Amino acid sequence: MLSRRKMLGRAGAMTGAITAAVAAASVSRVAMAALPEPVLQTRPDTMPPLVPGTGRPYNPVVTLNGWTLPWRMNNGVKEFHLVAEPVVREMAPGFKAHLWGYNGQSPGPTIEVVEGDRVRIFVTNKLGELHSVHWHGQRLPNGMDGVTGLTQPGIPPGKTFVYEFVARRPGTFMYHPHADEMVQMAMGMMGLWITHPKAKHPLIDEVDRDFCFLLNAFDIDPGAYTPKIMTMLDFNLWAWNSRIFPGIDPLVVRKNDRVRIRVGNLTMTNHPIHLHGHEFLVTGTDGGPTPKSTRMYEVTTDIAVGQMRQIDFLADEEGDWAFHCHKSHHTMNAMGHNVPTMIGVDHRGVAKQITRLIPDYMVMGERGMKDMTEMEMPLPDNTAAMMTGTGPFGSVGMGGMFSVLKVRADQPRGDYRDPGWYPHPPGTQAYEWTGALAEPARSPADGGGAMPPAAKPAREVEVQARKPTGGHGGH
Ligand SMILES: [Cu+2]
Repeated sequence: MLSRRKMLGRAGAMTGAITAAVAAASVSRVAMAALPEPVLQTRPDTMPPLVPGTGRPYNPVVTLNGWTLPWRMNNGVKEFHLVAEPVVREMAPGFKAHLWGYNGQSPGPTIEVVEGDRVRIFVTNKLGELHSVHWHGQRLPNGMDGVTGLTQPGIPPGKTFVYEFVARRPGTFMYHPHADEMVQMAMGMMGLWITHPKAKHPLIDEVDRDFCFLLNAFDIDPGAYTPKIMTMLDFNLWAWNSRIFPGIDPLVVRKNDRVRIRVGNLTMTNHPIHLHGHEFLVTGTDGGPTPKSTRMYEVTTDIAVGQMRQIDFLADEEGDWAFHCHKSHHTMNAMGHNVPTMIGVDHRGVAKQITRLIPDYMVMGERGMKDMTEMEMPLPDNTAAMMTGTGPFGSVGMGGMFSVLKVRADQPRGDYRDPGWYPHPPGTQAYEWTGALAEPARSPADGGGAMPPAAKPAREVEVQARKPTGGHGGH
């Protein structure tokens, strides 16, 4: 496989026709030109930003555990080639999923262009069913909007369609199928689209590092490889760019870098994305840059389904800062949800008796669920641990939508390599109290309350709080 840089270098000379059948009618308007050779990428690593070799210059984005699609210039038009196809995605080390995506990966590669660019995208369908690509958030001619049945016939298997329009607005956008959407998106088909401003923009600040990723979710049974596409809400894998912690790369920055993170949500529920140690401004949505009057400092921004948020902040606090979805069930990997809360239940004795009948029986959750991370539990092959990730002080007890913002004073400019764990300066870290402990003063047993009852109830009632069993639809 050619490296992307090499491809870009020889992009102008690229004339290779692809082997897939070409729909003559659909490409006839692209006078005599061969299609750009599709570039594939199957490694799950975060690729360095793709510095543009042609066209207007810009500061490229870094796609978390992903890459940017190279293009070629053809008479002033930026030409891209997307191939919709089944892919194998390593979601975390030791856990692979059979998904659908573009050009070898789910999500597909990020497309980066500049405001005012004329863009031509060839889409080859290597799926077994109709396909089309919708360019979420773009101003474009209606017939280029990619809605099967409404603005175009679906792209039949084996055929290639061409989309062409001018990227009119700068901003953070995405692309995804608009054909058998429920299935094709549940299988992982989606990608990011970034349109950089062509000149200094009053609402778009220049930044030093610019990260992007999509929120997606899958329902893959332990030991299985293929997502259950009929799942509506009860997904068991909450992912960033089809990766789950600890498979999500850290966001590495240099201290005092101005940082931008662009996040889009193509799951079936909202995700409050939370950054530790810094405040940020929401500077853009899929509607473009936000007016300054709407911006306020926050540490969590909720991203609803089908929305995108672009956040900007100054990374001026050194350390390893957690960055995650604030829904606690979304920072865990595959698990059964129909498990009663066992906190406070004493299993001793009972467990011994059950173990005689079921050797693999394991007591779960009598001190909470984190014990799960240290347990030697028999798992089927190709199963992600429920919550894992080992930090410098032990298990992080996390999975799913979790990563780390690493801010370092000595990180070289433009270097995205993982600097390792943050060495806390002496006296700046939580420590164990070893002195005497006084009994805390308790409030009166009756409690307070604005209107205390006149008489005590006849007998004490203790509420046993328990989550409802059955469906788990209310994520
Ligand atoms: Cu979430």
